[in-house]
Amino acid sequence: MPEVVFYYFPVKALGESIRLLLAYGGQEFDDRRIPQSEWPAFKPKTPFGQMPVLVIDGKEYAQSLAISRYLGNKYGVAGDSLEDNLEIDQNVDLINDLRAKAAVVQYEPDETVKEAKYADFVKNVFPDLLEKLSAIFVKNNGHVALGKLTWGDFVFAGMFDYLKMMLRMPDLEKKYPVFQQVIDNVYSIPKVKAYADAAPPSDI
Ligand SMILES: N[C@@H](CCC(=O)N[C@@H](CS)C(=O)NCC(=O)O)C(=O)O
Repeated sequence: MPEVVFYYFPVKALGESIRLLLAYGGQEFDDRRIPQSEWPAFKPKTPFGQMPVLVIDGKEYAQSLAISRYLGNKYGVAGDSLEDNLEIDQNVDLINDLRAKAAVVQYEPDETVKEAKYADFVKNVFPDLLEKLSAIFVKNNGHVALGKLTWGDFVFAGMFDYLKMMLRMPDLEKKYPVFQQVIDNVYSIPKVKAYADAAPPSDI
């Protein structure tokens, strides 16, 4: 078994899909949760100045979706054809579009601009993306793509609490019950559940 170390902040957000996929694959890993206070010193040592970072047998890799896709392929939760993989990528990119839009608001430093952006996006951007994602997951029987478990489900499940916080929609799964289905389809897997039950708690 390779020696695996995973670096991320002590939250789920963009890192949790990787932790969940490693757990799913039965891969033991050193789950290093770097506090904000240590980040300035650690940042220059990372490949792109950001986390998550996955280290496999001493080699470092960055970019959460690339790593999740790799682990999905490695552990048999990817597509069986180029077109299947395109469908997963397509739907994961739509999830990521929603995350990126929400992040534009969340990380806007000017409070007035931030609230104006939120008012705009909550009316003109978020509903359309949420409706589209919900329709896709319903069509796929509670999955992100292909009507079955793929690494895309791990991406959505892992970042859901972070999304809800940024969208300011704590009851999002009540409005879109299929979102909860995707999450349950991931967290009900025994190895994933065992990891999640033992993991340090995090709201996002
Ligand atoms: N595209 C990258 C984005 C990574 C990213 O934005 N990381 C944030 C935390 S979620 C980060 O490292 N922020 C600290 C910084 O940029 O200094 C990915 O998906 O891995």
